[in-house]
Amino acid sequence: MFDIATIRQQFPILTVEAHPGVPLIYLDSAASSQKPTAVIEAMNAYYRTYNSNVHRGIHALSEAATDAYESARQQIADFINADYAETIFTRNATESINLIAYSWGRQNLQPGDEILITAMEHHANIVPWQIISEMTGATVRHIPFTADGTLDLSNLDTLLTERTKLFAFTAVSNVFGTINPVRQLVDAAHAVGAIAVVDGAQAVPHSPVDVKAWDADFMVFSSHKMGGPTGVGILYGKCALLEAMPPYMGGGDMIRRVSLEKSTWNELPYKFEAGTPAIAEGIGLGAAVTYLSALGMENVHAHEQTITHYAYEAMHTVPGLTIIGPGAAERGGLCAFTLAGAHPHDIAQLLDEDGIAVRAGHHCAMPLHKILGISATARASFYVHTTTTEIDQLVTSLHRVRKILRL
Ligand code: C6P
Repeated sequence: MFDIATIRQQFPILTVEAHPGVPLIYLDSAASSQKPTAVIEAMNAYYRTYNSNVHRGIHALSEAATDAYESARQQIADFINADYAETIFTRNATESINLIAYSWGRQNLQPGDEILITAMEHHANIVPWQIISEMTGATVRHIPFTADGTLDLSNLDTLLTERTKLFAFTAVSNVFGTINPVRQLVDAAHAVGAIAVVDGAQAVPHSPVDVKAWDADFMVFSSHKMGGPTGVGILYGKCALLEAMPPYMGGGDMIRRVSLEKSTWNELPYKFEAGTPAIAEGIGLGAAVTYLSALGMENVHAHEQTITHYAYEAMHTVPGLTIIGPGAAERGGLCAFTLAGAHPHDIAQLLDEDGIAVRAGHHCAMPLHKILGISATARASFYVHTTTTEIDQLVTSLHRVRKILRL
């Protein structure tokens, strides 16, 4: 049962006022989600009752911390149908992609090789590939998108060739909302001998994800977009690839033996986890995964589909408003839009006066906006606690924006 009233009670921040006397309507979950009590309490319990370093001390607190942290890893692995050793804690999706680029990329790329991305990627899935191509002499190419914000796969054969060594793409666009055909793209990469890197930052929080069903070689996501804390994210990688890769960073925890001359590496997943990790945050992400699993990811997805359909129709009643990207049925839980004659920053500021939090700007997808010929959009994004009443309030407020700006 998806009981929205109960769910809203599980997010303490939803009772906060955005301004004195103005309730908060949080429509910015794609940037960062709010946290349920279960996550806040799990982190609180760690600091209050068993705060200690992991993997090190032979004392009760350290063992409790290690147990909780490693149980969280197992829960997260189960959540995406990965194995424990393939589930690596990082700081966020961005760091996960950088890890692949620096570790796998430097070992495997050379002049003449190609990295394929898409024109709808977040900067986190563009810039690391550009940096690594500079270092290795590889070339970055991209798949364009069509007018409705879906990938233009008509020339895939000429873009994805035996020169392509790595194909990195987002499962869900953070601006268009487009849900990309992940398995089809992974299969296409494998058909030319390339590995597939899936950016799951906007997918894992919102629908069931099974890395084995996708057959992804790597998949990345961030905790803070799925009810978990900031400062922790995940890199999933197939064991054989991870085993063959050199460490990304050196230091404590990632070694088996160190001498002053040479060191050897710890087993997976620790080989890629140098230094004291974000312990409370890892435990918090475990709690977020438990919370979402109890709701049921199919239910989370269905709820967001309902809200997105509702928002797509309701927002279009505002004169001059254009939602970019595909139709409601083909998108995840967000709507980025323009309002003729209004700058997105002004829209966001005026909506904020009504307590409505949306994001405005390029959403770390400057190439996408440049291709559309616009510098920015405003974006409303939804999560498990979003209601149709909140969407109605957004639409009322957008009418007010038009009035104030005399559009
Ligand atoms: N997008 C948004 O408002 P980090 O910053 O590492 O947690 O996530 C990066 C990232 C990678 N891929 C996609 C598809 C994303 O949407 C994001 C984060 C946020 O759209 C913040 S810029």
